[in-house]
Amino acid sequence: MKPAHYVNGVFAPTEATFPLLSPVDGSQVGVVPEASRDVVDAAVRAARAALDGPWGRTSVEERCAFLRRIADGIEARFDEFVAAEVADTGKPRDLAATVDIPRAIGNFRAYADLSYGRPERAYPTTVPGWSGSGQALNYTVRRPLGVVAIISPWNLPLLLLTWKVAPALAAGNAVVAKPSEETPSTATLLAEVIGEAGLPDGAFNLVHGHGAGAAGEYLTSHPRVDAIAFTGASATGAAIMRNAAEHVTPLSFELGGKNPALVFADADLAEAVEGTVRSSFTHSGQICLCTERVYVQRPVFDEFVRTLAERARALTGYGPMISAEHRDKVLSYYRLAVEEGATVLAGGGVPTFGDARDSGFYVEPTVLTGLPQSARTVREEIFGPVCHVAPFDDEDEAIRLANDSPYGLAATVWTTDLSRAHRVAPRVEAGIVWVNCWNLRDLRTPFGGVKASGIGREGGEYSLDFFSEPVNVCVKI
Ligand code: NAD
Ligand code: 6OD
Repeated sequence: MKPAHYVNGVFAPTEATFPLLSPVDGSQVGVVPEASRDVVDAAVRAARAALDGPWGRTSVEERCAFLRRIADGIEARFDEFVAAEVADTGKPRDLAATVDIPRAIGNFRAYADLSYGRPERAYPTTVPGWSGSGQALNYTVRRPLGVVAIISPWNLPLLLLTWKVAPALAAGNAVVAKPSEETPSTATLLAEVIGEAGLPDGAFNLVHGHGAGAAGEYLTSHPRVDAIAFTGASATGAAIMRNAAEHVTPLSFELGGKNPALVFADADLAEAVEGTVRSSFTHSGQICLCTERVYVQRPVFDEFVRTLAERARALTGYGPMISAEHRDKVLSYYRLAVEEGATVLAGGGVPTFGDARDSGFYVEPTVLTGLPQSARTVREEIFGPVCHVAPFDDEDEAIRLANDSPYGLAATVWTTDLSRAHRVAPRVEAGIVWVNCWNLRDLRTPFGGVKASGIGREGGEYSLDFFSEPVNVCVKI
């Protein structure tokens, strides 16, 4: 399977391409098409025509049936999807096979269930003194926004793409999607599956290419795009917002994080350490929800950092950074941490494997301590397998430290004191707070961040709300 644009139900040939590199050993494994402004324009026109054609006339039942067929289609080619995701990202096969691809299937099934079962509202109205019966029935229906641009990142490529495509289609929109230039493969497979599922031409279109000054920018500044759903870095979100401002295009943003974990002295320490190993090092820290700041109550601080560092040093089988550029960025933070005065308790460099991976983009899982809250290493998102651990004395200080960040995506609280959990969780400035767990997902719940971590919420009815417009109808009785 070669990455290709998919426009109006057809895989379109392209002249311009760029190389696709394996993060595992740096070798070139393919080429990716670079969409020109004309290709993006054709995709937007195809989407608009789909809304004026059979796709625009589908019922919610028909769209749910399409979503289920797409889920079945991914499931039928499960191993192919897993292999493509692993090839593009270098992530452990187990992660792709237990998280990325099952969640992509789950996204389509969840939105089929959610949109089919979604009630509309009615408001019986009485206006005393109004002529006639003085009564009316107000009811609210939702209609699709129109052509929706979906831009996704490289870390969970199919999971995050389908997290937006499924509700956008369920709500009746036509989609033009652009995956990350680093991870084009599962998106292309998805286009094949969508074609096989019989979706009307133009309802789903896929363009590949870079972001700034390229396909991403052409798409998000396109005057005929009615809404933009973006997942990626906060700085990219700001750039997209500037472009979208010209046409006042509605936005949903899932952006970066610098997520805190708060470990109280009453926590089950073994569970808190294992949980932090997962939350800091899963997918080598390349998940927006990963913990990069750990605050530990002073009586258990020494034991916590010692055990966490031991566990980090013992980790094997982890995947690489997505690119040489990203590896260099993460390593620059490892150096900066030392310049800022950090003590490196685990990692801090590049691992040696003695095989082809030595040409890949790996960095060591890293545990740091000793930095002030003002250090750049503690404030800026690194997006690698690294956390800084600092002590705190009491609940108020823990909350103050957690909230002292430009970001506010996710937080984790480790405590066995139920009252404390309920006291602390709502005071943390984050869109998602996990207590004694991490990344435990229910697709109906609101997902998103505050401050520089995003705008709006996705998940369940929140996504269906974003991807549709309420229209109120008032009928006099
Ligand atoms: P990125 O912002 O560099 O790229 C994301 C996507 O945006 C890519 O498809 C890219 O081509 C496109 N893009 C880049 N510049 C653009 C522009 N000017 N106009 C339009 N499109 C543009 O992010 P990334 O490096 O792929 O992903 C890592 C970042 O994403 C991290 O900051 C991470 O925290 C964040 N992220 C957030 C979430 C979340 O749910 N909050 C999920 C995953 C990743
Ligand atoms: O689990 C999800 O629905 C989700 N949006 C995860 C985002 C992870 C960020 O990298």
